[in-house]
Amino acid sequence: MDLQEQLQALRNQTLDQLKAFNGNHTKELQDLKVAVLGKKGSLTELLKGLKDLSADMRPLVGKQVNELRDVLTTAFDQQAKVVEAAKIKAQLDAESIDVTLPGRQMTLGNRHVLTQTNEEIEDIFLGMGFQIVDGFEVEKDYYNFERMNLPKDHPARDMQDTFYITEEILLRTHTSPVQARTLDQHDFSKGPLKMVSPGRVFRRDTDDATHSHQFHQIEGLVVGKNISMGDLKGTLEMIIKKMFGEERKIRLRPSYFPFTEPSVEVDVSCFKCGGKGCNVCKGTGWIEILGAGMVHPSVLEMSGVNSEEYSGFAFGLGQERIAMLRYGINDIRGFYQGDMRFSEQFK
Ligand code: FA5
Repeated sequence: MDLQEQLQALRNQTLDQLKAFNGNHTKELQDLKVAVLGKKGSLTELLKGLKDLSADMRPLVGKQVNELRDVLTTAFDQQAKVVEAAKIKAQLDAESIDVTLPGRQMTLGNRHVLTQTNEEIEDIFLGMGFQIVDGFEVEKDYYNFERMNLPKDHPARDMQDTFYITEEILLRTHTSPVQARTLDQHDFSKGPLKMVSPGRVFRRDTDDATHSHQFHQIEGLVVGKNISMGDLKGTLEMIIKKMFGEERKIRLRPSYFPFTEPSVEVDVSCFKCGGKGCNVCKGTGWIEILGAGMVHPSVLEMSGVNSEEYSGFAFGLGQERIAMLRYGINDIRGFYQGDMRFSEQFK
């Protein structure tokens, strides 16, 4: 075979091989291109034969070699496009969406049990015409203690030690400072004050099954004309029966708070032992859920409210204790640990 015949043979063979290509064989196509047109490829190999040709044949065959290189380069480029298109089509086919497949299950979370409890209590009070007021978790000593009738160095401050930010600013120990802040704002010419204020409070308490160094309270305050201890008892009984059912027993124990006079502690019969005495109620059969009393005249006077004309009652509920009683939770620490197995039980 002379050189021209070899060129013709290479042309036919390569074009046949390219025609046979289908599918996504990018690598094989690239290999073939190198084998034919590469530096050590068949065409370069044939070029070496040019030197053996006569002087007048050399330019003619040289031109044919160049033409063949152009033809084959174009053919390879076209085939590369075909291969690429086939590859994209295969990918699209594989990724097509089957709309008949069942959807993926989404796991829905739920609100924290304390949020749920708080909302239920708020609903009950809203139904009784109370307004809901926000307070500050970081509070002034002045509102947390002094305005609650606990001047500096008052011994009752020991009942509620806390975390101080400065000497005058602290993490509030109870929601009671909201009493002073709302009393300051209220316009009694427009009617009595009836408010509840839920929120987080902090104490230097040792954590155990029923105590935490941070917990939640709901403050309640009613001030108007002729408000009596009977109103306090009636309101508390109604709340407790709505929250725990008619069968739950409550008891009022005389107590002491500097900001109420007289003061009471309200206990509910233990959810675990029903009143016989167990580890949850520390053998007493009762769990304390709130402190309450008639607003001390000094608290009213410090807000500029005439204590001869106006009287009122106040209470502070422990939200965790309420939730524990309602759902039979026997360790307060469960509320804060973020364990899904705990939270999921209150969907
Ligand atoms: C007070 O905090 C008073 N401010 C309540 C009050 C308001 C009395 C208005 C009179 C008028 P006491 O320290 O008892 O009171 O707390 C109230 C409730 O918070 C308790 O009954 C209890 O349910 C809850 N509580 C108290 N300490 C803790 C604690 N360490 N962990 C969880 N709950 C607590």
